[in-house]
Amino acid sequence: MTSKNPQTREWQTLSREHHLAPFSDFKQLKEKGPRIITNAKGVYLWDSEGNKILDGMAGLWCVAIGYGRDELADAASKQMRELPYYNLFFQTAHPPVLELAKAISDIAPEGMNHVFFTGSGSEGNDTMLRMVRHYWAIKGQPKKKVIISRKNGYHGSTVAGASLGGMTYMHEQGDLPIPGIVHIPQPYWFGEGGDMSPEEFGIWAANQLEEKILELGVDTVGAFIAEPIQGAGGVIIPPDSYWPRIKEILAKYDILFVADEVICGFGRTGEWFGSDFYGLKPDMMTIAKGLTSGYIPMGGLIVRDEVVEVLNEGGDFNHGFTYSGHPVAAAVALENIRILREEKIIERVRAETAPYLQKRLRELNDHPLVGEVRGVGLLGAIELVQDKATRARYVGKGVGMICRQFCFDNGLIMRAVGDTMIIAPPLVITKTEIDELVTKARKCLDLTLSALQS
Ligand code: PXG
Repeated sequence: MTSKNPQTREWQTLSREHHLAPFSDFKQLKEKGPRIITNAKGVYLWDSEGNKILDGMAGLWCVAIGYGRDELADAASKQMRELPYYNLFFQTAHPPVLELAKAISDIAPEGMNHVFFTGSGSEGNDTMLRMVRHYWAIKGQPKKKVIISRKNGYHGSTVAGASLGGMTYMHEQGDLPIPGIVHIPQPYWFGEGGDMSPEEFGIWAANQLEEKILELGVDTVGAFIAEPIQGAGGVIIPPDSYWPRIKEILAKYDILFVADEVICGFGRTGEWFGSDFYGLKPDMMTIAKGLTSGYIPMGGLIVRDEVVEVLNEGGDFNHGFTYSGHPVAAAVALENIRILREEKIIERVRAETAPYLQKRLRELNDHPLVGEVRGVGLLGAIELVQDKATRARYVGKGVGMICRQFCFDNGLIMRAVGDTMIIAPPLVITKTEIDELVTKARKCLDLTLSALQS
């Protein structure tokens, strides 16, 4: 790539010589050099070559209120001057963390009024695992240790997070999962539904939970964790029959239900939480990303009152992080939630931009490469196939990666998960920007098709 800006090369040299990037092939990245993103505003990014890019992924599913909001920078700066750090370990607290816990309780589902803060979503899920086991031990049922999760779910990259997740390529590195975590099939009809109708498949996939509980014995199962909609797995929206059947199963057996809201939380579906969207009643909800719109790292675990009542009887919970409830992160999160509420951003997603995005995206169904378009709120997925009728994929072509590269080159960030293209733009995206996104997506699908035919 020829470079207009000599600094691009300098930064790429720094990358090659000093940086190990997450989820990357180190050697390949050294050869190619990363694209350098230098600044951002609203839904747009700029790279060091001056290219303007529409960010169809809100960073990494997180920049809910869009880039460049001075209010968050001001909140951080004010808090840094007043109290940049103090811990919450030794029976101390500070105003921002307490006010944030209250603000989250106000928007969380009824009966979920306590929050344990962490530095990330992964740490939130590590906290969950330890809290679930501690909870059952206090109740005199220490054998209820197993957490049931789902194949191709994503719950983070720490040892517990990656174990809870169902990504086999992550398990392969580092001898995961750790004991006590088992996975059931995911409700991915397009990829795995075979000849079943979506509704039949949804029931089948949900029934796998009951079968697993019975196989393991309910006295050994502590919790079931799931994303309301799988994000990193490919924006997998369960058939309508799935969650109602899961709710019936959860009501039958004495296990905890954990909704991982790291992607669905804070408005992505047009409701505050994915659990609100599907009418779920979780005992715990993992949060991160949209909590601070990604402006600063923060995660947490929201816990139902009945669970807290049990934990209250258990003495010390021997768990926490230096940065649990960091005051600067808490101040930024508070300001982010204030903006989401006062500017009625989620209401606008629900009433206006989500229906518009979903309608416009579905227009891509007529494209020869597209096997399915699905979406909810401001989440969308486009399945790339060779044969629309049989849902057969192109084999060995890496179609998703080809399409992703065309997107990058044409000023659009759209992610590829295998041959599934996914989008999750900032919640503040306008209808005009949605038009631009869909126009660019169609152009990149055309370019991908031409590349496959040449
Ligand atoms: N749960 C869910 C549902 C997530 O999506 C995490 C937990 C972990 O959060 P932290 O803050 O520890 O990263 C996530 C994170 C991708 C991708 O490729 C997605 C995530 C992270 C990195 C990459 O889509 N989600």
